[in-house]
Amino acid sequence: MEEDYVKVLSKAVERFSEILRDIMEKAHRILIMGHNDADGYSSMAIMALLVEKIFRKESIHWMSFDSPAELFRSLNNFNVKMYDSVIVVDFGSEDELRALFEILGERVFVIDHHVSYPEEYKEYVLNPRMLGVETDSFACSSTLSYSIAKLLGLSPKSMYAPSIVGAVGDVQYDYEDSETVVRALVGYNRLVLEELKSHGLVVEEIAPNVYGKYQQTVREAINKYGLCSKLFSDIVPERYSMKSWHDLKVDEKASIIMKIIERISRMDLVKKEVLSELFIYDYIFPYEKFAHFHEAKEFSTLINNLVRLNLGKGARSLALSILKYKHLREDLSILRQVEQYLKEANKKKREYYKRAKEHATQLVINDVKVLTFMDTSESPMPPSVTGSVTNFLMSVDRGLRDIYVVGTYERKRDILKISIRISSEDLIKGTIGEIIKEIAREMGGEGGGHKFAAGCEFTGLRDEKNAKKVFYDVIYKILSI
Ligand SMILES: [Mn+2]
Repeated sequence: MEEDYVKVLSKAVERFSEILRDIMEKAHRILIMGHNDADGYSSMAIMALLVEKIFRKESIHWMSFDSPAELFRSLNNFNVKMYDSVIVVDFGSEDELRALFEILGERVFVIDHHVSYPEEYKEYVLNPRMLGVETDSFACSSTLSYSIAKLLGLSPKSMYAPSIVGAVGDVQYDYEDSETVVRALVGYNRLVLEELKSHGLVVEEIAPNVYGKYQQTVREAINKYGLCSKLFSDIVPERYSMKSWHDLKVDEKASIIMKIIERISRMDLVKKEVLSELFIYDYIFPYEKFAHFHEAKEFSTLINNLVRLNLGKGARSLALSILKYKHLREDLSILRQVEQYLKEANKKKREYYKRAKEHATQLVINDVKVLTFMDTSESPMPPSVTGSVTNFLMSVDRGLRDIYVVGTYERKRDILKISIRISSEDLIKGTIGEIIKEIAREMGGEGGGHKFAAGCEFTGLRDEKNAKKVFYDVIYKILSI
């Protein structure tokens, strides 16, 4: 089944690369627009490289957005007609894209994998959803962009990093600061990964979850992670305890994996679900010199930090540049800039965490304990970090309460963002992601998520008072279902 989808999608990619070629041959001034996250920036980087190197266009501009509503507002504030063509990446929203098509006609090209797009312009929208693929992580915008660019003549060597960084970013989406493992790339993402592996541009490393991250030692993992590390860490011989998985020799690695498998088979636990929790997948770029860029998960967390924490246009251009140009990733002065921004990002995050921890309050509704924090301060946390702040509250609380909800309202852009985490599946009927999707839609917003994590967003609320009301309404609705 999955193989069929990969085939159908590969065919579609071929057709779409011809459409993009036609559009590009006629255009001079090009605008590239993308989502404010690792997949969006990676896809923008690949498209910008394609337009520069293959189509030799000189006038390229770019902009990125957090939400569809923001894109919509921008369309009213600048003259998009200045451009001959617009390439939109990693942005799914029917109404906003329709508005764009209505202005520019058939000079818009969309590469995306989100839920909605304007049906009547589907000839210009490459989206696996149109072919019946229902999961976001089957084909990310960055791997689709990679294939399009490759068919039009861009070399894999010049775009291996963004292709994988984008896909990994989406797989760890919403979990960016959590210690949740990155699961394996699957589906169409896997096809691109295997291709890059065969060129030696990416190496896939499978490490036991005992390590948490392949570059840290077991001892560090035990302090930071807990369960998995504590259960299995005795398997790692004492003499390796100051070494990371990365530092071990092949036979040392093999013997540790063997022992883990042995133990879980003795415990009668050899199931697919268990195995997928016990191992982490890392994607390594052997040609990258510096640590920040050597491993895909680290690289994509870095990009998310640069583009999603309101660090300004400088941080965002830096993110795009290091995804585009390999030589910049070897430049010491660029590395110093990256580290400076990272310091700033971490400082900001610590402030947000502290604020949430100090002001969180408990509600009890129908015997369910809910820990809530709604940020209505002078400079509220950006909508993009509520997920990690919620994870943080849950971890300092050791998951003792039932539900964790964090909201923030940004007056300037009139955005209310809410993130929800639940500690046990049995608390509510159904999947929290599905429930939030319904509740948000009913209340005029957008939402979605997974089994234990979900989020939603509202605009047009006009003031804090109203935003606060919607925040509590969402919580009451979750618990009255
Ligand atoms: Mn994406």
